[in-house]
Amino acid sequence: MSTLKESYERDGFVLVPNLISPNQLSELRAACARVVKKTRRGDWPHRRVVGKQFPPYGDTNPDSWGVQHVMHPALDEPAFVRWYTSDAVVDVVEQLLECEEGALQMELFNLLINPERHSFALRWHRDDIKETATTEEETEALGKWHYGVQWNTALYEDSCLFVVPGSHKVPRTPEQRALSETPEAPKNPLDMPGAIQVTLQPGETVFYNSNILHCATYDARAQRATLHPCMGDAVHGGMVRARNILQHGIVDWVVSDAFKKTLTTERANKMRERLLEMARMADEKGVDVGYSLDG
Ligand SMILES: O=C(O)CCC(=O)C(=O)O
Repeated sequence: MSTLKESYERDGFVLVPNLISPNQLSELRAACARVVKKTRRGDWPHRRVVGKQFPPYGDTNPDSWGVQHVMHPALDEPAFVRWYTSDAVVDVVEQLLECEEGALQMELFNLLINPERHSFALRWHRDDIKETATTEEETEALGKWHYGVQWNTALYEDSCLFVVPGSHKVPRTPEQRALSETPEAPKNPLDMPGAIQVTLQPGETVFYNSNILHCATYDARAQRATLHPCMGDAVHGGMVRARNILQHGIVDWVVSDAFKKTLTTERANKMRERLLEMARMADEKGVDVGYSLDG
């Protein structure tokens, strides 16, 4: 087992420096500045709005805390696919998922940004387990969540994310449950037993199990442009990740020829095909994808 994988298994997250070269950093910062501008101007409809924590995000607030679908062909920003499918990224994902390149499934690639006017926070949550889950349901769901990895790569210093190390393996204690069952975001995330704040320097990445207990706070005054993708293992994962990924409405544009044309490598094309295959299977089985969380 690699050292990265050991830390990731034990803690549910691991920090990795230098997944972005200096050239890529300026290229990605410029691409982010353009998509953030479009989003704030109202020219990009796929966004996370202040006041809404989980999908569907709707359009009720003009202020945004995230830009959805940065690889979408209509944004015309090839730097995102290039980086998402780069050797540096894929090498770490393969180590953490302990799988071969031939299993990698393209999933979400969103961008987390600071709202312009209203500071905002996300409540404590696990991405694909409802806060109302019983201890037994939580244990069962955590036991299945091995086939994908999510990560935050900061382009500017970022201290928004809080996690409870080790909580990707065990159900919440009664105290943790009480603090995560409320729909409100925490006043002080460090009140959660075991919580730590994750600070990333520009270019640094935290890979995490998205069912780790986590929350985040967004300060309107602190510039944030943090790449927020995930990737799966299609061979072993089967349908486990379908709801979590498909709830974001990704297939509508991934299936398009316009998107296919933006992919210049066999790796990227195969990853896309594996995502479409999962969507086809979900359709065939009549899976009601729904949404992972409410709020
Ligand atoms: O803002 C972050 O770093 C975390 C985002 C998050 O928890 C989520 O997308 O579910």
